[in-house]
Amino acid sequence: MTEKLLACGFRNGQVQQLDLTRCNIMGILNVTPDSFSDGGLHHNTDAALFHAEKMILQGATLIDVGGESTRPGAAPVSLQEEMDRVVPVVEAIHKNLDTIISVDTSTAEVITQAAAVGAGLINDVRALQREGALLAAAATELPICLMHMQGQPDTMQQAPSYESVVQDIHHFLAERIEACARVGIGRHRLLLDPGFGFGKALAHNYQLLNQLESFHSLGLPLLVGISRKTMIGQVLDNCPADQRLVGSLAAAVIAAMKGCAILRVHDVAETTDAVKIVQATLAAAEVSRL
Ligand code: 7PJ
Repeated sequence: MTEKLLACGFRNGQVQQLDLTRCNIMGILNVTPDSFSDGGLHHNTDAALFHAEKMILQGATLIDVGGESTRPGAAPVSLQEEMDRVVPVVEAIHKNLDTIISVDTSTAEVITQAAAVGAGLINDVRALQREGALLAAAATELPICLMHMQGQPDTMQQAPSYESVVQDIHHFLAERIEACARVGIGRHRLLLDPGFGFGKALAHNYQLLNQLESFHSLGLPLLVGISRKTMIGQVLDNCPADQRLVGSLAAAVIAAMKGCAILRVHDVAETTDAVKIVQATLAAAEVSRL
């Protein structure tokens, strides 16, 4: 397979490259006091740095820093609060650890500030639809993940509805790629994410996972976040988030087999092992074709 590298900003004067020909692990670093599965644990820069380092040692090539809880039913966060949570953590990771920092935000000011202190990727669950976000992201020159969400976090799970969940999301993502093009964000900077759990009923989520490979037709790398989500718990007798590891790994393996470039996960060591088996399998198929 030909090498395909994504330039994710700079560190010590060097471009940080992400290899898109394999499945990368993005470790989740929540810096919210209420995040659903590690709530409050990292609401402090030293603790966040410690957890980021642990995930890097376990195999994460990206760390996703998020200061807005977007779990179903979550209340909005103020701009100042999001800034205070996210920016010092991004800066500390950039200074201390050799990794690509993704910033999970929809807020223009956070995009700008996080990029200024070392973020390497913008991960926006609102696909740059908030006021000012498109232009702020364009100016950073960083790659951007455009995710699909129906509705807003506080109400999105009330009655999600689609004509065809797969086609509707294709259409939405294609439209956001065009919106990016209009402000000068080229396709080479974009990744796509169907947004598991964001305004989707159980059946929608599994239709998307079943058809994940169809999103390759949009021609951009895919990022997927399923780790510990409700869609795992619902199939496993409604088990709580801390008992969803095996289900999350199964979903990660399915997504990796379907060619996704980045898996956003909580359990980095376990997912890294699972993905190594996928990589070995996919690589063997390439050899046998020679
Ligand atoms: C996702 C995300 C996801 C991307 C969250 C949670 C909710 N970013 N941020 N994709 N999920 N790109 O982890 O349960 O699925 S926060």
